[in-house]
Amino acid sequence: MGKITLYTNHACPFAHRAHIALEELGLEFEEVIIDLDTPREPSYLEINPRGLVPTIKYDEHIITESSVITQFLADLKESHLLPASGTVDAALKRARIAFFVDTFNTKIISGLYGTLRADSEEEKIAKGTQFVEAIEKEIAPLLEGAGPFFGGSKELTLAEVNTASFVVRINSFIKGKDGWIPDFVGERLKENKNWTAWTEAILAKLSVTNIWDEAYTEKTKKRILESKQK
Ligand SMILES: N[C@@H](CCC(=O)N[C@@H](CS)C(=O)NCC(=O)O)C(=O)O
Repeated sequence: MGKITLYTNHACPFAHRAHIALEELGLEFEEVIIDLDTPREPSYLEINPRGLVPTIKYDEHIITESSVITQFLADLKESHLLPASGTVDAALKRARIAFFVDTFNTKIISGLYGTLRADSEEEKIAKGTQFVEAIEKEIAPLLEGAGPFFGGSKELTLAEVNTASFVVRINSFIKGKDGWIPDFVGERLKENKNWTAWTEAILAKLSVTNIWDEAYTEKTKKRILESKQK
């Protein structure tokens, strides 16, 4: 195995994906924390011209974009995260995981930040309703048969690697009960058995929670407020 360097910031949910993958795969890595509160150093822009985290350096090779990184890591060695391709059964499992992550990326992450960014009470209710309905209609049915993880797996899969950092944040905002996510969202989600069982299993995993700090939720709130003033 080559030398892995992860350029990261622990408050970033996209970088958090890479941490979970590395932890689950038991891969050693060196960590470089990128300060997101100041302009990127030219040396980092040379590594990642977009200036975003995460980035992975594998020996001399640079890989950017969190879902490309997690796929690369899962492809590095055989593991519980993803069945190796080459059989119809594996191809189907990989397609199901990819569809789940795509659904989560397109419907849930945007719904979360749409709700957080909503200004008026009316908009909060409308966005919160869309968000909870997307989980109920698009995600929860795909979790039927989770065991407790995607597709009946007893261990995390690539589906959780790419979504767990957002589950942690959704949970934190809901627990806050301070109006950033309306209370009815948490109440409806609690009633949803598939969602509750899956999220509880995720939140119990050390590979998911070990870099998490509730203070990051306050940081996100601050960033959203600041971005609105611009
Ligand atoms: N599509 C990118 C998104 C990464 C991203 O947005 N990272 C944020 C932090 S969460 C970032 O680096 N922002 C730069 C900044 O805040 O200046 C990925 O999946 O890797």
